[in-house]
Amino acid sequence: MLQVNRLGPQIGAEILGVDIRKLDQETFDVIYQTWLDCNIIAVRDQTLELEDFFTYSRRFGNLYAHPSKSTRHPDHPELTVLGVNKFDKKGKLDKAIYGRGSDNWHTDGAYDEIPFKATQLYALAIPSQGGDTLFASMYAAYDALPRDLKDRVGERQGGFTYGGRRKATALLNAEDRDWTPVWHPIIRTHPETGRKGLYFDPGKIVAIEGLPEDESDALIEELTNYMIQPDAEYHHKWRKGDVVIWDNRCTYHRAAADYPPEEDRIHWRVSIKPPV
Ligand SMILES: O=C(O)CCC(=O)C(=O)O
Ligand SMILES: [Fe+2]
Repeated sequence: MLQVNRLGPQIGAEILGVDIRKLDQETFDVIYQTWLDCNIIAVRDQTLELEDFFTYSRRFGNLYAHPSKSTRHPDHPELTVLGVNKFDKKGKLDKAIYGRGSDNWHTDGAYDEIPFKATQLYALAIPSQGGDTLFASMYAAYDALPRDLKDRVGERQGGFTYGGRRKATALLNAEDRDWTPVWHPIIRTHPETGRKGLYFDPGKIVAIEGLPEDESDALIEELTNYMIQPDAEYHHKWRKGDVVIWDNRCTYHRAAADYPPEEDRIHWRVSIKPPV
């Protein structure tokens, strides 16, 4: 029997008692609605082959090959494998792989014309300590903005690139490092829930529309301070067999990247775009 447990005060839930390889539509609808309501869900205790992970992930949308080619699965470009090849030939830790996603709170895929709807991970190996993924709500961030700040942002769009103002492109091949900003409203209405969120990513935003550079930078700074609100975080402690999906349209996340580097922390990962 499917069981849902809330894990955080505003976001985060776990789902127990299902095998995602064998889901009828009615059960999937419950999972999908729980995801819209809780923004991050962890389905526990799964044993999956690659095709099972793809088939389940496609129920949420279209799979999309991540721009980091070097971390794609060689036979399946739509699959990224996190945490492999952490050490170079001399045994030196590759910080870009070990610390992937830990530099700042972010949402995945804001650098694309059609940003990622969701990201889904399947945990294959989990370290003995640390290695959580941290999540926070964009809805709560929006709700916390003072009136005058909401008015100043209004319908302004942000320009986003993969590496943002710091040009952080270590995981990209040399030929893939040039990006033209794409523009998205910073106050963004979620297409399925109708709720407003602060669609923001300090590591990918390069400018806010209609402002001189210094004012744009100052506003980016100011908005960054509202991203993480009390009671609106959820820290996921991984278990092997977890299938976790987060909604990039209404949550931020970051990897803690604090686990013993000599231990394995390996996930299959897909980026999911609309439609669906
Ligand atoms: O490894 C993690 O905990 C999350 C990394 C990340 O930011 C991502 O996969 O998008
Ligand atoms: Fe990420």
